[in-house]
Parts: sequence; C-alpha cells; structure tokens
Amino acid sequence: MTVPSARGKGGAAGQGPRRAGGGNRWRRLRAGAGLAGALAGLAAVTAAPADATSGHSNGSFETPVVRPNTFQTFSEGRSIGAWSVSGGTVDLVGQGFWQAADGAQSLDLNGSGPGEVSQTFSTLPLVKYEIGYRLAGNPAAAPAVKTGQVWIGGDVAQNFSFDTTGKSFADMGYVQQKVTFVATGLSATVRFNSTVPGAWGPVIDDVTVKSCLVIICHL
Ligand SMILES: [Ca+2]
Repeated sequence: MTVPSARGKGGAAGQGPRRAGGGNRWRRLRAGAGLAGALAGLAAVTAAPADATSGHSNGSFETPVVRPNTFQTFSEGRSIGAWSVSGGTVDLVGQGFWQAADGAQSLDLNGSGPGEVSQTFSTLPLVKYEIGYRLAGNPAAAPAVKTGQVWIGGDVAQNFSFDTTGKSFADMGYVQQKVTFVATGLSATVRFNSTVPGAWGPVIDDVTVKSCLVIICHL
C-alpha cells in the first residue's frame, strides 16, 4: 500500500528502523467465559487460555517498530515478529500513518502486490479455537472492495471482503471478524492472504486466539 503518488511501492523496503521490542501487545484472553453457572467450575478446570501455551504472538503487529508515519515492506521469507511472510509482499504500517485497530501498528496484506502472513501455534486436539481479527482496507486507491482469505492449515476457513468506500486513513472503519476450528493435532497454522491485485490491500490488526473444549464450547 502507499499514498497514491508520493511513494513508489518498490521503494518502501528499508524504511524505518527494524529495532526489536516495541511491545508485544498479544493479549491473554480468557477462554470459556460466560458459561452457565452449573458449568463454571468445570470450565475453570478445563478451559485454558490458548495463547498462554500456544506461543502465538504479535497479533497486533506492534513488532518490529516501524518509524512513525511510514510503513515498511516485507517480502516472502521475512519475519514480522512471530509472523512469517509466506508469500508476496506486505506492508507493516507505523504509528500515525493511519488508524490502527489496536495499539499503533497494523498490516496491509498488499505490499507491492498481494501478500500473505502465517503463524504456527500449539494446539490441543478436540479443543475448539477462535481466531479473531479486525479488518479494514487501504482506502488510498482502487479497487474499493478488498478481498482475502483466512486459512487454517491447508484449508480456506474464510473468505473475507471489506468495502473501503467512505473510509479514510483517520477513519478506517475496522470490523471484528472471527474464524473457528477444532484442532486435530498439536499445532495449527493460521494464514491471512490478500486476493486483490495492486498495492492497496486488506488491512488486519488485533489477531487474537481463544479456546475452549468442544463439549462445553459456546464460541
Ligand atoms: Ca496493532
């Protein structure tokens, strides 16, 4: 993504310092909250926060810190904290460039073209997981409707779209999205990819994980 005229897409790489740290805003989320009282005790024993043990992190894309009011392009093979750029290019958008959904930074799934990021985290079989995220789109250029997919392992778990009409850098219009799945093994890979051409793609932020046992699950 970019501002339409001022900045060439290919020239964005290397902008801003790639210093480590900057606050991992991954949240420790409760799991199994809101269960009926009769199940409360059972839930307390059996439902554990997914990200407490999964190792999933940097869901808010706050690491590495990008120089404020700029963005940094990452290409396939590079890492964004615990995320891997598993295809194409993406832009990590720094504080103040546009509105983030959480914290200061967010991710445009299109860098110089469509890209994708993925992360593998630990799971427990027969535990249901909910991947939450906030979705918007780069409103700087067409197409207005930004599309993409969420994959769990080798399967498309969700096709998403976001209409940027009427949105702006100051008012991105983030919406809450979620995907659920039941784990079948000891790890799962979540992947977000853009399916829109060009340099202005879907924007994601605030990726979270919740979990609960299927037998008491209400996600
Ligand atoms: Ca963020």
